[in-house]
Amino acid sequence: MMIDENIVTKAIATRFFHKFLDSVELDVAIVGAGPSGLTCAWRLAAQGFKVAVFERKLSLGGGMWGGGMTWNEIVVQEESRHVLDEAGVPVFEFAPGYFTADAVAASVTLASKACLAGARIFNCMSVEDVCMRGEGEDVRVTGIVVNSSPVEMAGLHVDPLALSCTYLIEATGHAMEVLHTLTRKNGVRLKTPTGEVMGERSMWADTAERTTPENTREVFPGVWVAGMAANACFGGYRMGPVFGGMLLSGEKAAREIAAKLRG
Ligand code: 48H
Repeated sequence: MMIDENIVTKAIATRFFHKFLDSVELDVAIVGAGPSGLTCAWRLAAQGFKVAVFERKLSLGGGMWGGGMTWNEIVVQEESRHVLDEAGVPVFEFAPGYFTADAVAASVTLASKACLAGARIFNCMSVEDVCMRGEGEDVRVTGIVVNSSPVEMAGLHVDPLALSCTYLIEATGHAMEVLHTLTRKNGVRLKTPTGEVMGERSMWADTAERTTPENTREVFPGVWVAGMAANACFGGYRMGPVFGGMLLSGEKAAREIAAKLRG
């Protein structure tokens, strides 16, 4: 068969823009394709919700690829290993209650589960702002503002585009970019004890693993926090290369948002 470059170009443009146009009105927009965002996307897409993940980088998996200090193994606990088991990632017991998995296998498999469940993945696309509606008690985030990551990296003055969503999930990890932008630009108060982003604390893995799922919740009308961002938002500790809390956080966000979407 002869390859016609024009058909290749038309195929890419047609398919991409079909995918993008079909994502302009989303049930859930997930910002960040780390372990919490991917788990959440997988769980929501598997239930038929219209969900898209926006990831600044080319690759999916966030901070999971490198395990601890680039030694590419991760640790999960008994309570969370079911997520990796269900995905098909081999896990090995190292000591009673401590399981390891290959960080690369975990990253690519969670990414695959999310994609194949039907989540739309927009890699190389950064979320730079949110859409707001209402005043006072009625104020709500109603969408995301996206730009091409290379545009962002080059510092080019190119205006973004906006997409709407019923719920936005901040799963951007330590940086917690969406909430910082939301509070800085709009002076709004969050549903945290201080009304503000409380910031991440130092390492205390046991406590951090417990609080990550606990802190996974709606922090502003229309905005949920998941993963490391949830802990950072509520002033939680960090946990190093223990990833169970990230998986459970993604699961919890998906479960509770699915219940809300079903009404
Ligand atoms: C688009 C963005 C934007 C943006 C960031 O950091 P992540 O892996 O997130 P989590 O919370 O699922 O997992 C955290 C885990 O990896 C970790 O860091 C742990 C356990 N640390 C413990 C410790 O002690 O250090 O992934 C977040 C993703 C990344 O891929 C970013 O590129 C992406 O979000 N991202 N994507 N628009 N504005 N900001």
